[in-house]
Amino acid sequence: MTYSGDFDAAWLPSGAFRAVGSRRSLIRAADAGPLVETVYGELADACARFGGRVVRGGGEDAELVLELTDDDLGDEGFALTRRDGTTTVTASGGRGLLYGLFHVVRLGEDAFAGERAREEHRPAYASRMLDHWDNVAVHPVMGQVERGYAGGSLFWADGRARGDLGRVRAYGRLLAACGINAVAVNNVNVHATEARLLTDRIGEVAAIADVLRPYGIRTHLSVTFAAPMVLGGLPTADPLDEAVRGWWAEATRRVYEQIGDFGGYVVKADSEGQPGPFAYGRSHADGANTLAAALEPYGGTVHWRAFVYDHHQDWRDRSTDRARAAYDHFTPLDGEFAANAVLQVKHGPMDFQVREPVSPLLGAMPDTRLAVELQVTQEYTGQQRHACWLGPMWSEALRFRPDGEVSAGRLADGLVAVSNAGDDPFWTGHPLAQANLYAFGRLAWDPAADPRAVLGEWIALTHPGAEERLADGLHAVLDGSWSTYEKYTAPLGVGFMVQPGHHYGPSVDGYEYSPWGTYHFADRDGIGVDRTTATGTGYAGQYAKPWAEVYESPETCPDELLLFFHHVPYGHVLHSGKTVIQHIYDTHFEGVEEAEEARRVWAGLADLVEPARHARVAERFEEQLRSAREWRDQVNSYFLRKSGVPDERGRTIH
Ligand code: GCW
Repeated sequence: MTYSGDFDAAWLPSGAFRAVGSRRSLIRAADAGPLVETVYGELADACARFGGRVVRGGGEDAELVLELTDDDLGDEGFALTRRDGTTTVTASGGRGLLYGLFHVVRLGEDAFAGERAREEHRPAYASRMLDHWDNVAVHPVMGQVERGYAGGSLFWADGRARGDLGRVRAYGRLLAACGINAVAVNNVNVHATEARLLTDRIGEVAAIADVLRPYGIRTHLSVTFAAPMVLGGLPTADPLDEAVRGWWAEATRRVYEQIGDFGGYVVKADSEGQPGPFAYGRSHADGANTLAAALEPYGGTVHWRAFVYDHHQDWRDRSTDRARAAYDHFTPLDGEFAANAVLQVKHGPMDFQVREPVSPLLGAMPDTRLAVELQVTQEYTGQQRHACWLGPMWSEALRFRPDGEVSAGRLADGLVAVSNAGDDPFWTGHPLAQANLYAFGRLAWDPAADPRAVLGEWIALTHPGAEERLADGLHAVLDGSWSTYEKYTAPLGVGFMVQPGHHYGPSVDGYEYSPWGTYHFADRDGIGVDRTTATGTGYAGQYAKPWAEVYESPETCPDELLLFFHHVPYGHVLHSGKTVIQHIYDTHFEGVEEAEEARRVWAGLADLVEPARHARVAERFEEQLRSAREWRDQVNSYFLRKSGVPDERGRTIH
């Protein structure tokens, strides 16, 4: 099926299917299900465009064979071989066959050249999920999509599920092509209207699930912990109360009546004002397990978020440390969570800053299923007005090993990310932010993949047949863009310094005297948060060795995290040989220069990129530069005024 409409083809433009669409293909699958139908539809469509042919059954002299076999590749794995002029994809489940097809699409002509010994592909993470922070009713402060920078919601408009779900279907297709297999369709902050999706409005969720299913995507729902009260009229939501447990069991039974393969619930409890088990003196394991028990008979999962901290902190109190909160709350509960409860942990201990250490919780709950949560939506990384390619950041986090080894295994059981997509014609506001969505899926499948290679894949798929100069230009613009963003914003891991509320643009002291627990403690002598065990909040001690020791001392702490772990004088010399203050000045000037260079490179690609796309990115670069200069000047002026230390190079600081 072709999706024409007022939106971009992203990484599945027609041209990406040239190699498969111009071949003779054969599909062999004894009992065809909806996923096999999807595979057939994709091939039939590509063949109609490029002159190939696809048949089902057998007997043909095919160049591409896609076959369901009894190989033990799991539901999602596939094997690829090429021999005697035939490329063969085998899989033991429909999802595997679809992923195999998209793999062949990615390989393009290479899939049909030479010989290929059997390669087996299986996803590293069984659960590869996107959370949408979409509201059904437009929220007075957060709008339709909380922290959304890509227009309205793909799912919801005018207070209900969209009548035309064609675009959701196209979204599902894009997600399948990068390996994502689960989507939660509403915000974790569950307001009054959204609460009802669980009960009388479940039909709207079912309609969405119907269009995502053919792409192997299971639908999940964010629910409010207070549902038994707000929807069921019970006097309590105490998770150990029998009536409450019964209410969840019955509500869940009704959900499965409508959505047989429903994925489960996502819950933000006792966090930033959301209700939770603390009100009843119960633990988060009690809370999660009540929902898990309701889901268990149907194979559903509860994703329980670990983002629990005190957001009414007194800034005068130096002993409370928000970074400690998730570990302190949850490690005592290790082993108590049900087998179908997954604790969903933000990758860093604070909140999706441009630089954070990996959360120590990820190594500290061996008897609990954990999922790592990333933020594809660029709340703190330029809000899709700045080009900021996050592949390298995620790759670094996913390679982190709590015991010190750096390896390509898994950091947790599942991977979740907050989506950056909306109803914007380019899906993601900034067209180059599509690369982040693509990369999330690919890294969830294979966290050991080289992020630069993943970016290369995205470039090649998005711009089939383009000149080498375009790929070089896109790499030049994106490869180092995370580092560029880090340079002109908050330095050395200290974080925040953003404007309160919407979080866009600089405000060095914006959160300094606020209740949110996000401080930098800059004074005339120095800056940073002492999180050591010896003299600080003790956060560094939440890590196992060697990290606890590495982070404890400024001598061994990596430069980029220095101010996250230590309060140091401006004259402190980094491993780089620079003082902290000179590092701040230098990086802020460099960051702006790099953004200027990226804008220049992009301008030079005008002849190679479709005009509307080129113009959209060009316009975003103007804003990025304006904003980067603002960051540079505010941060540099602030620290010059605090420290009184002049820039060694005598540049203009206001
Ligand atoms: O990053 C913060 C955001 C909130 C968000 C919260 C969370 C959905 O500023 O908008 O709420 O995290 O992750 O729950």
